[in-house]
Amino acid sequence: MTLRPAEAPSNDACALLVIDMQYDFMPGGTLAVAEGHSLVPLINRLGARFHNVIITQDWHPAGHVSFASSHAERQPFDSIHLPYGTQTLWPEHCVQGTHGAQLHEGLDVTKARLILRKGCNIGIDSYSAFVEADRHTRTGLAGYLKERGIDTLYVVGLALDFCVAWSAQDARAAGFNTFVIEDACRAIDMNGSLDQAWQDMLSAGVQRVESSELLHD
Ligand code: VGL
Ligand code: ZN
Repeated sequence: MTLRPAEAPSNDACALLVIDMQYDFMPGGTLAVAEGHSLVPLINRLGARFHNVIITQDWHPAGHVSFASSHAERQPFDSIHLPYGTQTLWPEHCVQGTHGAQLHEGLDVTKARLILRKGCNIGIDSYSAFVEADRHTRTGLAGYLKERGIDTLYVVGLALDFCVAWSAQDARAAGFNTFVIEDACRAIDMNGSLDQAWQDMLSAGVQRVESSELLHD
């Protein structure tokens, strides 16, 4: 059954999926997304309404394959070819156990049923909360959601053009009704990545909504 957004938060079959609200993706972090921190109050308001909240955390080992510093003579934002395909190289970010990998302290995590860590395999990146960048290794999230009877996801967080977009498309591919709450996301937006991400998401059947559609009284 497909619900209108206003009916979703209190429905047990719907979940809010909060992507990577970590210090390294916020001003002052190593891979800062402009205004990333400003989403915290809005995401908390949304989270307060949903019965189901799931949070992801980018969680890389030191020396991760997605770090430019792991490759000789490579700079952040270069692309390289790996056995699984093209990989954008990033500054070191969200290294397991570091401050930059922590969720923003203002993010209300009390309701979260699951905090899913991804990108933990040293040789495989994972923008998606569902399937790693080799497009094969699964995180287990689809199984968790299905076992709990969840069929509809509202996706928010960072970064809209990478982890949010990949997670939303993989959610569709796994059969979930999928909405991205646009004003509860912020983008890196390099080389047209934001426009491309919306094209890809919309053609995959992801729906674009605004938080006001869910937060009316
Ligand atoms: C992300 C680049 C690298 C994200 C994670 O959360 O969007 N982007 N790792
Ligand atoms: Zn990462």
